Amino acid sequence: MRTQVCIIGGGPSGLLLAQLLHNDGIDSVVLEKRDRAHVLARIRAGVLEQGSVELLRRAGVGARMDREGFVHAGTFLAAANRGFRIDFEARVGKSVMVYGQTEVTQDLYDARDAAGGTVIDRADRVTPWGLDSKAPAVTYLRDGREHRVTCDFVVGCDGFHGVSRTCIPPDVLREFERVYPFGWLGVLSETPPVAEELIYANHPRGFALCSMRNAGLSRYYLQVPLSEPVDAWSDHAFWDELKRRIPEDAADRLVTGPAVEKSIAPLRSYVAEPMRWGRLFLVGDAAHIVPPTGAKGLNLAFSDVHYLHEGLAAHYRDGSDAALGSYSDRALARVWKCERFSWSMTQMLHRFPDQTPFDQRMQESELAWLETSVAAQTALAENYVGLPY
Ligand code: FAS
Ligand code: PHB
Repeated sequence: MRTQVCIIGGGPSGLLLAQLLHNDGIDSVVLEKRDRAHVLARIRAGVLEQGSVELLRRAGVGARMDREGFVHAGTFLAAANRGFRIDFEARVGKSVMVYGQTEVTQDLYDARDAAGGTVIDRADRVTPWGLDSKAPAVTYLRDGREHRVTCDFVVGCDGFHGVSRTCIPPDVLREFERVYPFGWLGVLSETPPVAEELIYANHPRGFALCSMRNAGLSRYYLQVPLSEPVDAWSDHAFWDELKRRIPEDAADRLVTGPAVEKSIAPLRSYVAEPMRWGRLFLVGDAAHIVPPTGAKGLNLAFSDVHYLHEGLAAHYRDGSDAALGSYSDRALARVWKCERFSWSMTQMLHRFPDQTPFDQRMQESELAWLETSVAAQTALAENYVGLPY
Protein backbone atom coordinates (compact mmCIF):
# COMPACT_ATOMS: atom_id res chain seq x y z
CA MET A 1 0.00 0.00 0.00
CA ARG A 2 1.34 3.49 -0.82
CA THR A 3 0.40 6.71 1.00
CA GLN A 4 1.94 10.12 1.66
CA VAL A 5 1.75 10.07 5.50
CA CYS A 6 1.58 6.89 7.58
CA ILE A 7 0.13 7.63 11.05
CA ILE A 8 0.73 5.10 13.83
CA GLY A 9 -2.08 5.30 16.40
CA GLY A 10 -5.83 5.88 15.94
CA GLY A 11 -6.41 7.89 19.08
CA PRO A 12 -7.47 11.56 18.99
CA SER A 13 -4.17 12.96 17.70
CA GLY A 14 -3.76 10.43 14.89
CA LEU A 15 -7.35 10.81 13.74
CA LEU A 16 -7.29 14.62 13.90
CA LEU A 17 -4.06 14.81 11.90
CA ALA A 18 -5.50 12.45 9.28
CA GLN A 19 -8.62 14.61 9.01
CA LEU A 20 -6.68 17.88 8.64
CA LEU A 21 -4.38 16.32 6.01
CA HIS A 22 -7.39 14.99 4.12
CA ASN A 23 -8.92 18.47 4.03
CA ASP A 24 -5.72 19.63 2.30
CA GLY A 25 -5.81 16.77 -0.19
CA ILE A 26 -2.97 14.90 1.50
CA ASP A 27 -3.37 11.13 1.70
CA SER A 28 -2.74 9.22 4.92
CA VAL A 29 -3.20 5.78 6.44
CA VAL A 30 -3.87 5.32 10.18
CA LEU A 31 -2.66 2.09 11.78
CA GLU A 32 -4.34 1.40 15.14
CA LYS A 33 -3.36 -1.54 17.37
CA ARG A 34 -6.71 -2.02 19.12
CA ASP A 35 -10.23 -2.31 17.76
CA ARG A 36 -12.43 0.77 17.60
CA ALA A 37 -14.65 -0.29 20.51
CA HIS A 38 -11.58 -0.49 22.79
CA VAL A 39 -10.32 2.93 21.75
CA LEU A 40 -13.76 4.46 22.37
CA ALA A 41 -14.22 2.71 25.73
CA ARG A 42 -11.28 4.55 27.29
CA ILE A 43 -12.50 7.32 29.62
CA ARG A 44 -9.93 10.11 29.58
CA ALA A 45 -9.87 13.86 29.08
CA GLY A 46 -12.81 16.12 29.69
CA VAL A 47 -11.72 19.72 29.08
CA LEU A 48 -10.85 21.30 25.70
CA GLU A 49 -8.83 24.51 25.47
CA GLN A 50 -10.10 27.24 23.15
CA GLY A 51 -7.31 26.37 20.68
CA SER A 52 -8.44 22.74 20.55
CA VAL A 53 -12.07 23.80 20.02
CA GLU A 54 -11.07 26.05 17.11
CA LEU A 55 -8.85 23.34 15.59
CA LEU A 56 -11.68 20.76 15.72
CA ARG A 57 -14.03 23.27 14.06
CA ARG A 58 -11.38 23.99 11.37
CA ALA A 59 -11.11 20.24 10.78
CA GLY A 60 -14.88 20.13 10.22
CA VAL A 61 -15.61 17.96 13.27
CA GLY A 62 -16.92 20.57 15.73
CA ALA A 63 -20.69 20.41 15.07
CA ARG A 64 -21.68 17.91 17.80
CA MET A 65 -19.18 19.48 20.23
CA ASP A 66 -20.85 22.87 19.69
CA ARG A 67 -24.28 21.30 20.18
CA GLU A 68 -23.56 19.07 23.16
CA GLY A 69 -20.44 20.53 24.79
CA PHE A 70 -20.58 22.84 27.82
CA VAL A 71 -18.78 26.19 27.62
CA HIS A 72 -17.21 26.91 31.01
CA ALA A 73 -16.24 30.53 31.72
CA GLY A 74 -14.52 29.61 34.97
CA THR A 75 -13.62 26.96 37.52
CA PHE A 76 -13.73 26.54 41.30
CA LEU A 77 -10.72 25.90 43.53
CA ALA A 78 -11.18 24.85 47.16
CA ALA A 79 -9.15 24.38 50.33
CA ALA A 80 -9.92 24.25 54.08
CA ASN A 81 -13.61 23.75 53.31
CA ARG A 82 -13.80 26.99 51.28
CA GLY A 83 -14.32 27.27 47.55
CA PHE A 84 -13.77 30.26 45.26
CA ARG A 85 -14.21 30.82 41.53
CA ILE A 86 -11.67 31.90 38.94
CA ASP A 87 -13.49 33.77 36.17
CA PHE A 88 -11.64 32.97 32.93
CA GLU A 89 -13.76 35.40 30.87
CA ALA A 90 -13.13 38.30 33.26
CA ARG A 91 -9.40 37.56 33.57
CA VAL A 92 -8.41 36.60 30.01
CA GLY A 93 -11.57 36.91 27.89
CA LYS A 94 -11.63 33.21 27.02
CA SER A 95 -13.38 30.01 28.15
CA VAL A 96 -12.98 26.24 27.87
CA MET A 97 -15.29 23.54 26.50
CA VAL A 98 -16.26 20.49 28.57
CA TYR A 99 -16.68 17.70 26.01
CA GLY A 100 -15.23 14.24 26.67
CA GLN A 101 -12.30 12.78 24.75
CA THR A 102 -14.50 9.78 23.99
CA GLU A 103 -16.93 12.03 22.09
CA VAL A 104 -14.09 13.84 20.29
CA THR A 105 -12.66 10.48 19.18
CA GLN A 106 -16.10 9.27 18.04
CA ASP A 107 -16.59 12.46 16.01
CA LEU A 108 -13.17 11.99 14.41
CA TYR A 109 -13.86 8.36 13.53
CA ASP A 110 -17.20 9.41 11.98
CA ALA A 111 -15.46 12.09 9.91
CA ARG A 112 -12.77 9.67 8.71
CA ASP A 113 -15.46 7.16 7.71
CA ALA A 114 -17.51 9.83 5.93
CA ALA A 115 -14.42 10.89 3.96
CA GLY A 116 -13.55 7.30 3.09
CA GLY A 117 -10.36 7.62 5.14
CA THR A 118 -8.15 4.57 5.71
CA VAL A 119 -8.10 3.70 9.42
CA ILE A 120 -6.84 0.14 9.88
CA ASP A 121 -7.61 -1.29 13.33
CA ARG A 122 -6.21 -4.44 14.92
CA ALA A 123 -2.88 -3.68 13.22
CA ASP A 124 -0.40 -5.78 15.15
CA ARG A 125 3.39 -5.47 15.42
CA VAL A 126 3.46 -2.14 13.66
CA THR A 127 7.10 -1.57 12.71
CA PRO A 128 8.57 1.54 11.05
CA TRP A 129 11.49 1.09 8.63
CA GLY A 130 13.97 3.43 6.89
CA LEU A 131 13.11 6.48 8.98
CA ASP A 132 16.51 7.98 8.18
CA SER A 133 15.96 7.49 4.44
CA LYS A 134 13.84 9.32 1.87
CA ALA A 135 11.59 6.24 1.47
CA PRO A 136 10.37 5.09 4.88
CA ALA A 137 7.89 2.24 5.27
CA VAL A 138 5.76 0.67 7.99
CA THR A 139 4.89 -3.02 8.23
CA TYR A 140 2.17 -4.62 10.36
CA LEU A 141 0.42 -7.91 10.86
CA ARG A 142 -3.33 -8.32 10.44
CA ASP A 143 -5.40 -11.46 10.09
CA GLY A 144 -2.19 -13.48 10.07
CA ARG A 145 -0.67 -11.66 7.06
CA GLU A 146 2.10 -9.07 6.91
CA HIS A 147 1.27 -5.79 5.17
CA ARG A 148 3.61 -2.99 4.07
CA VAL A 149 2.87 0.72 3.77
CA THR A 150 5.36 2.83 1.83
CA CYS A 151 5.17 6.56 2.49
CA ASP A 152 6.97 9.91 2.61
CA PHE A 153 6.60 10.47 6.36
CA VAL A 154 5.77 8.44 9.49
CA VAL A 155 3.94 10.09 12.41
CA GLY A 156 3.98 8.47 15.86
CA CYS A 157 0.58 9.20 17.44
CA ASP A 158 0.79 5.94 19.38
CA GLY A 159 0.75 7.20 22.94
CA PHE A 160 3.19 6.72 25.82
CA HIS A 161 3.49 2.96 25.37
CA GLY A 162 3.71 3.01 21.58
CA VAL A 163 6.47 1.87 19.25
CA SER A 164 7.44 5.12 17.54
CA ARG A 165 9.49 6.79 20.31
CA THR A 166 11.60 3.63 20.62
CA CYS A 167 12.74 4.17 17.00
CA ILE A 168 14.77 7.24 17.98
CA PRO A 169 18.37 6.12 18.65
CA PRO A 170 19.27 6.16 22.38
CA ASP A 171 22.21 8.52 21.71
CA VAL A 172 19.78 10.99 20.11
CA LEU A 173 16.82 10.73 22.51
CA ARG A 174 16.80 12.90 25.66
CA GLU A 175 14.19 12.04 28.31
CA PHE A 176 12.93 14.09 31.26
CA GLU A 177 10.62 12.55 33.84
CA ARG A 178 8.99 12.96 37.22
CA VAL A 179 6.76 10.15 38.53
CA TYR A 180 4.30 11.21 41.24
CA PRO A 181 3.85 8.99 44.33
CA PHE A 182 0.07 8.72 43.89
CA GLY A 183 -2.62 8.17 41.27
CA TRP A 184 -6.10 9.38 40.41
CA LEU A 185 -9.04 7.09 41.12
CA GLY A 186 -11.69 8.13 38.59
CA VAL A 187 -15.41 7.35 38.76
CA LEU A 188 -18.01 7.96 36.05
CA SER A 189 -21.57 8.07 37.41
CA GLU A 190 -24.97 8.65 35.79
CA THR A 191 -25.74 11.46 38.24
CA PRO A 192 -26.14 15.23 37.82
CA PRO A 193 -22.90 17.19 38.33
CA VAL A 194 -22.42 18.60 41.82
CA ALA A 195 -21.75 22.10 40.43
CA GLU A 196 -22.10 24.11 37.23
CA GLU A 197 -18.32 24.13 36.77
CA LEU A 198 -15.37 22.01 37.90
CA ILE A 199 -14.16 21.96 41.52
CA TYR A 200 -10.44 21.30 42.16
CA ALA A 201 -10.07 20.65 45.91
CA ASN A 202 -6.95 20.59 48.10
CA HIS A 203 -7.45 18.68 51.34
CA PRO A 204 -5.08 17.26 53.99
CA ARG A 205 -6.47 13.80 53.11
CA GLY A 206 -5.66 14.35 49.43
CA PHE A 207 -6.81 15.96 46.20
CA ALA A 208 -10.33 15.67 44.76
CA LEU A 209 -11.82 16.85 41.46
CA CYS A 210 -15.49 17.20 40.53
CA SER A 211 -16.05 17.23 36.77
CA MET A 212 -18.73 16.17 34.31
CA ARG A 213 -19.56 14.96 30.81
CA ASN A 214 -23.17 16.22 30.55
CA ALA A 215 -26.17 17.15 32.71
CA GLY A 216 -26.70 13.49 33.62
CA LEU A 217 -23.14 12.15 33.62
CA SER A 218 -20.54 13.15 36.20
CA ARG A 219 -16.81 12.44 36.47
CA TYR A 220 -15.09 12.50 39.86
CA TYR A 221 -11.48 11.86 40.90
CA LEU A 222 -9.72 11.18 44.20
CA GLN A 223 -5.97 11.16 44.78
CA VAL A 224 -5.13 7.66 46.03
CA PRO A 225 -1.91 5.77 46.90
CA LEU A 226 -0.67 3.70 43.95
CA SER A 227 -0.45 0.70 46.32
CA GLU A 228 -4.25 0.49 46.51
CA PRO A 229 -5.98 -1.59 43.83
CA VAL A 230 -9.14 -0.14 42.32
CA ASP A 231 -11.14 -3.07 43.81
CA ALA A 232 -10.25 -1.78 47.28
CA TRP A 233 -12.64 1.10 46.60
CA SER A 234 -16.34 0.32 46.88
CA ASP A 235 -18.72 2.95 45.48
CA HIS A 236 -19.74 3.77 49.05
CA ALA A 237 -16.12 4.28 50.16
CA PHE A 238 -15.48 6.49 47.15
CA TRP A 239 -18.47 8.78 47.79
CA ASP A 240 -17.70 9.00 51.53
CA GLU A 241 -14.11 10.07 50.85
CA LEU A 242 -15.13 12.54 48.15
CA LYS A 243 -17.58 14.19 50.58
CA ARG A 244 -14.76 14.56 53.13
CA ARG A 245 -12.49 16.38 50.67
CA ILE A 246 -14.83 18.86 48.95
CA PRO A 247 -16.43 21.90 50.65
CA GLU A 248 -19.41 21.04 52.87
CA ASP A 249 -21.95 22.88 50.74
CA ALA A 250 -20.93 20.80 47.71
CA ALA A 251 -20.85 17.59 49.76
CA ASP A 252 -24.39 18.31 50.93
CA ARG A 253 -25.56 18.72 47.30
CA LEU A 254 -23.68 15.70 45.94
CA VAL A 255 -25.90 13.12 44.21
CA THR A 256 -24.26 9.70 44.41
CA GLY A 257 -24.92 6.60 42.34
CA PRO A 258 -23.29 3.43 41.02
CA ALA A 259 -19.96 3.83 39.23
CA VAL A 260 -20.40 2.96 35.55
CA GLU A 261 -16.61 3.17 35.19
CA LYS A 262 -13.92 3.10 37.86
CA SER A 263 -10.15 3.15 37.21
CA ILE A 264 -6.87 4.37 38.64
CA ALA A 265 -4.46 6.38 36.44
CA PRO A 266 -0.83 6.91 37.46
CA LEU A 267 0.54 10.45 37.27
CA ARG A 268 3.79 11.45 35.64
CA SER A 269 5.46 14.39 33.93
CA TYR A 270 7.49 13.25 30.94
CA VAL A 271 9.07 14.81 27.86
CA ALA A 272 11.09 13.17 25.07
CA GLU A 273 13.32 15.37 22.92
CA PRO A 274 13.59 15.75 19.98
CA MET A 275 10.07 15.17 18.60
CA ARG A 276 11.48 14.42 15.17
CA TRP A 277 14.09 11.98 13.83
CA GLY A 278 14.56 11.77 10.06
CA ARG A 279 11.14 11.12 8.48
CA LEU A 280 9.57 10.27 11.88
CA PHE A 281 7.58 12.86 13.85
CA LEU A 282 6.27 12.26 17.39
CA VAL A 283 2.89 13.72 18.41
CA GLY A 284 0.97 13.80 21.72
CA ASP A 285 1.51 11.21 24.42
CA ALA A 286 4.12 9.49 22.25
CA ALA A 287 6.36 12.45 23.11
CA HIS A 288 5.07 13.86 26.40
CA ILE A 289 2.85 13.16 29.40
CA VAL A 290 1.42 15.61 31.93
CA PRO A 291 -0.43 14.96 35.21
CA PRO A 292 -4.13 15.63 34.35
CA THR A 293 -4.37 18.33 37.06
CA GLY A 294 -4.05 21.05 34.44
CA ALA A 295 -6.29 19.34 31.83
CA LYS A 296 -3.47 19.61 29.28
CA GLY A 297 -2.77 16.09 27.95
CA LEU A 298 -5.23 15.95 25.08
CA ASN A 299 -4.86 19.68 24.41
CA LEU A 300 -1.09 19.40 24.04
CA ALA A 301 -1.56 16.53 21.59
CA PHE A 302 -3.76 18.85 19.53
CA SER A 303 -1.27 21.72 19.46
CA ASP A 304 1.36 19.23 18.22
CA VAL A 305 -1.10 18.20 15.49
CA HIS A 306 -1.57 21.86 14.54
CA TYR A 307 2.18 22.46 14.13
CA LEU A 308 2.81 19.22 12.23
CA HIS A 309 -0.18 19.72 9.93
CA GLU A 310 1.18 23.18 9.04
CA GLY A 311 4.56 21.64 8.22
CA LEU A 312 3.22 18.78 6.10
CA ALA A 313 0.80 21.05 4.25
CA ALA A 314 3.65 23.44 3.37
CA HIS A 315 5.79 20.52 2.18
CA TYR A 316 3.18 19.23 -0.24
CA ARG A 317 1.76 22.62 -1.25
CA ASP A 318 4.92 24.73 -1.65
CA GLY A 319 7.76 22.23 -1.46
CA SER A 320 8.91 24.15 1.62
CA ASP A 321 10.34 22.17 4.56
CA ALA A 322 10.96 25.10 6.91
CA ALA A 323 7.93 24.36 9.12
CA LEU A 324 8.79 20.65 9.23
CA GLY A 325 12.33 21.61 10.21
CA SER A 326 11.12 23.74 13.12
CA TYR A 327 8.34 21.36 14.23
CA SER A 328 10.19 19.82 17.17
CA ASP A 329 11.46 23.10 18.63
CA ARG A 330 8.13 24.84 18.10
CA ALA A 331 6.09 22.03 19.68
CA LEU A 332 8.51 21.58 22.59
CA ALA A 333 8.39 25.30 23.43
CA ARG A 334 4.65 24.96 24.18
CA VAL A 335 5.01 21.47 25.69
CA TRP A 336 7.44 22.68 28.37
CA LYS A 337 5.23 25.63 29.35
CA CYS A 338 2.28 23.25 29.77
CA GLU A 339 4.45 20.76 31.65
CA ARG A 340 5.29 23.54 34.10
CA PHE A 341 1.64 24.53 34.57
CA SER A 342 0.51 20.92 35.07
CA TRP A 343 3.35 20.30 37.53
CA SER A 344 2.57 23.49 39.48
CA MET A 345 -1.16 22.67 39.73
CA THR A 346 -0.22 19.16 40.94
CA GLN A 347 2.20 20.55 43.54
CA MET A 348 -0.42 23.01 44.82
CA LEU A 349 -3.36 20.62 45.06
CA HIS A 350 -2.04 17.19 46.10
CA ARG A 351 -0.85 15.79 49.41
CA PHE A 352 2.67 14.38 49.08
CA PRO A 353 3.74 11.47 51.33
CA ASP A 354 6.64 13.41 52.88
CA GLN A 355 4.58 16.60 53.26
CA THR A 356 4.87 18.51 56.56
CA PRO A 357 2.23 20.75 58.20
CA PHE A 358 4.32 23.69 56.93
CA ASP A 359 3.98 22.36 53.37
CA GLN A 360 0.19 22.11 53.80
CA ARG A 361 0.13 25.75 54.98
CA MET A 362 2.17 26.75 51.91
CA GLN A 363 -0.41 25.11 49.64
CA GLU A 364 -3.30 26.74 51.50
CA SER A 365 -1.63 30.15 51.41
CA GLU A 366 -1.03 29.84 47.64
CA LEU A 367 -4.75 29.12 47.25
CA ALA A 368 -5.62 32.04 49.56
CA TRP A 369 -3.45 34.31 47.38
CA LEU A 370 -5.23 33.01 44.27
CA GLU A 371 -8.57 33.79 45.89
CA THR A 372 -7.72 37.48 46.39
CA SER A 373 -5.22 38.34 43.63
CA VAL A 374 -6.33 39.35 40.13
CA ALA A 375 -2.73 38.93 38.95
CA ALA A 376 -2.51 35.38 40.29
CA GLN A 377 -5.90 34.45 38.85
CA THR A 378 -4.96 35.92 35.46
CA ALA A 379 -1.78 33.82 35.36
CA LEU A 380 -3.70 30.63 36.15
CA ALA A 381 -6.52 31.46 33.74
CA GLU A 382 -4.08 32.21 30.90
CA ASN A 383 -2.59 28.74 31.26
CA TYR A 384 -5.83 26.87 31.89
CA VAL A 385 -7.76 28.21 28.84
CA GLY A 386 -4.68 27.47 26.73
CA LEU A 387 -1.50 29.33 25.85
CA PRO A 388 -1.40 30.60 22.26
CA TYR A 389 -0.20 28.19 19.55
P1 FAS B 1 -3.57 8.08 22.91
O1 FAS B 1 -2.84 7.25 23.94
O2 FAS B 1 -4.92 8.60 23.23
O3 FAS B 1 -3.74 7.22 21.57
C1 FAS B 1 -2.68 6.41 21.11
C2 FAS B 1 -3.29 5.31 20.25
O4 FAS B 1 -2.23 4.56 19.69
C3 FAS B 1 -4.15 4.34 21.07
O5 FAS B 1 -5.40 4.18 20.47
C4 FAS B 1 -3.33 3.06 21.08
O6 FAS B 1 -4.15 1.91 21.07
C5 FAS B 1 -2.53 3.18 19.80
N1 FAS B 1 -1.26 2.45 19.81
C6 FAS B 1 -0.40 2.31 20.85
N2 FAS B 1 0.68 1.57 20.47
C7 FAS B 1 0.48 1.27 19.15
C8 FAS B 1 1.23 0.54 18.20
N3 FAS B 1 2.41 -0.01 18.52
N4 FAS B 1 0.73 0.41 16.94
C9 FAS B 1 -0.46 0.98 16.61
N5 FAS B 1 -1.22 1.69 17.47
C10 FAS B 1 -0.74 1.82 18.73
N6 FAS B 1 -5.74 14.31 29.45
C11 FAS B 1 -6.47 15.38 29.84
O7 FAS B 1 -6.33 16.46 29.23
N7 FAS B 1 -7.38 15.27 30.89
C12 FAS B 1 -7.59 14.08 31.55
O8 FAS B 1 -8.40 13.99 32.46
C13 FAS B 1 -6.85 12.94 31.17
N8 FAS B 1 -7.06 11.72 31.78
C14 FAS B 1 -6.31 10.63 31.38
C15 FAS B 1 -6.47 9.37 31.97
C16 FAS B 1 -5.70 8.26 31.55
C17 FAS B 1 -5.89 6.90 32.20
C18 FAS B 1 -4.74 8.42 30.55
C19 FAS B 1 -3.85 7.26 30.13
C20 FAS B 1 -4.56 9.67 29.96
C21 FAS B 1 -5.36 10.77 30.36
N9 FAS B 1 -5.22 12.03 29.76
C22 FAS B 1 -5.94 13.11 30.12
C23 FAS B 1 -4.30 12.21 28.71
C24 FAS B 1 -4.93 11.70 27.45
O9 FAS B 1 -6.16 12.33 27.23
C25 FAS B 1 -3.93 11.90 26.35
O10 FAS B 1 -3.29 13.15 26.45
C26 FAS B 1 -4.52 11.73 24.99
O11 FAS B 1 -5.14 10.49 24.92
C27 FAS B 1 -3.39 11.86 23.99
O12 FAS B 1 -3.85 11.45 22.78
P2 FAS B 1 -2.88 10.64 21.79
O13 FAS B 1 -1.56 11.33 21.74
O14 FAS B 1 -3.67 10.46 20.54
O15 FAS B 1 -2.56 9.25 22.51
C1 PHB C 1 -12.17 15.23 33.38
O1 PHB C 1 -13.31 15.70 33.29
O2 PHB C 1 -11.90 14.03 33.11
C2 PHB C 1 -11.05 16.14 33.82
C3 PHB C 1 -11.27 17.51 33.87
C4 PHB C 1 -10.23 18.35 34.26
C5 PHB C 1 -9.00 17.81 34.60
C6 PHB C 1 -8.78 16.43 34.54
C7 PHB C 1 -9.82 15.59 34.14
O3 PHB C 1 -7.98 18.63 35.00
